[in-house]
Amino acid sequence: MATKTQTEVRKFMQGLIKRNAGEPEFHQAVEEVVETLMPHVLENSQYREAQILERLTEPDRIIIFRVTWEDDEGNVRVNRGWRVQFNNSIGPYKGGLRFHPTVDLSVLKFLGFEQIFKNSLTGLPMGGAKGGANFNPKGKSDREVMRFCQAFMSELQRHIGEDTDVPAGDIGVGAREISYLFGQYKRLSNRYAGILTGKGLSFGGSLVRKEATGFGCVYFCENMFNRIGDSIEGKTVAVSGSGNVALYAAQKALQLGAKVVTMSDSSGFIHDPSGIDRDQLEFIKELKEVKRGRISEYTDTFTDATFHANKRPWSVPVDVALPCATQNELSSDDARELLKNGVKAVCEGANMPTDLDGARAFVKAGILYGPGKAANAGGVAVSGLEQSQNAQRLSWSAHEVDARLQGIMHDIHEKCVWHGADGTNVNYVRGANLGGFVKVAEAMLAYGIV
Ligand code: NDP
Ligand code: 2IT
Repeated sequence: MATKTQTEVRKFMQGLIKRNAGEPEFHQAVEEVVETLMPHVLENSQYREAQILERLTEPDRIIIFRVTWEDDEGNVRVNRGWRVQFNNSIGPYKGGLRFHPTVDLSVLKFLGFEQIFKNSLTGLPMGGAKGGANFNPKGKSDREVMRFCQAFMSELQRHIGEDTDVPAGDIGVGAREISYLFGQYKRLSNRYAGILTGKGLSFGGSLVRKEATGFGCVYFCENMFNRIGDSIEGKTVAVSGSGNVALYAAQKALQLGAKVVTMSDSSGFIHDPSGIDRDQLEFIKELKEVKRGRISEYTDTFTDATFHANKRPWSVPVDVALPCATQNELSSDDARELLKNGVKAVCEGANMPTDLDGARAFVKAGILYGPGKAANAGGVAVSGLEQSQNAQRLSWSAHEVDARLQGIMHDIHEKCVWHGADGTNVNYVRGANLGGFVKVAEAMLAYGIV
């Protein structure tokens, strides 16, 4: 027989799916949160009376706009842009921009929803938002990307501001795109303000922002290991992705003495059984960040490694998996395979990389499973520190920012342990959801009916 909690979750999800038809990623993100929060909400009548879950799953507003630009051949091109301003109860809206052909409202609502909890967990005053466009930067010239970014910001500029909404990067939006976006904002507004994070170091960016998500993910993983008297040192690690998050997760894992044996992109993964060393990681950085090449090219130079086209790295036996590419890149079958091969920790650099059944399998198996909203919060945390530096008109040293990042990841881990303790184990999914929820819910209650 279904418990009261299960019945309430089912009823809630039926309503949500009806109100948000055709948005599977959003449904998935909400279901994971609601199934862990429901017991707490049922125990606390003030949350139910104030309809906190209903309000928390309805964005404050969604801005949708046309982006018209001209390609190098003089053709007129049209894309769609969005900004989902989800919840600003505990601070100005904050969250990245994604440029990728798969971007749609469902993806951005899932990301904006996750961002509410993640930003709350950092302890910094940041609300949740996400935005982007169904634009594919791949294969475009720098000038085309520049014209697209300028057209995108021409509309977005009306809706953002240092005390309103502060976007940043995500998939397809890195240093190049943030620079073009910031330049256009400055031109249109005649203001020099910290309205974006992830900026270049010469114009208000923070040291360690580029590295922050990947470094933070590995710090979180190390915190999980330390709690059980272990460490990532000496562990074999599979990393997926080879973008911003993956590169710096791999770098920190190497620095802490782990052996990274895989990296990937959307075409497949490379397996280097002897471990990717520092020089080889520099080769991949140059390949991906400068030449914008494909990960398969690694095996042209390092011939002991193999490339596996259209496959993900989860069949390789490893102690630690760091999914750092995209949502739903680790299925329940992949989860079972990792568990069968003895994986000890899965720590998510990406947002929602593990599907719902996969995540449930990790929790049930009692391995160290750090969900994205806790494990990848280091990126937005250092974005928050960039905002503080901009407001002070000061720049902190790399040492200072990294020390603060380590402190924040440690505190997030403590919050997860506090809210997620489960006998001698920790359910980090419940810990992250509850730990992020409480602060936002209390603020919403305090504001009354808004
Ligand atoms: P990048 O654009 O720098 O890199 C993305 C990487 O993931 C690339 O290797 C890309 O391969 C791969 N990838 C993208 N889409 C797919 C797909 N559909 N299937 C397989 N591989 C894919 O993005 P980031 O590193 O910034 O972001 C990666 C993840 O981390 C995302 O989930 C993002 O939301 C999350 N994140 C990012 C933060 C940040 O600060 N940047 C902060 C917190 C989370 P290819 O080049 O072939 O497309
Ligand atoms: O998913 C994320 O947390 C990000 N893409 C970073 C957001 C930010 O504002 O730095």
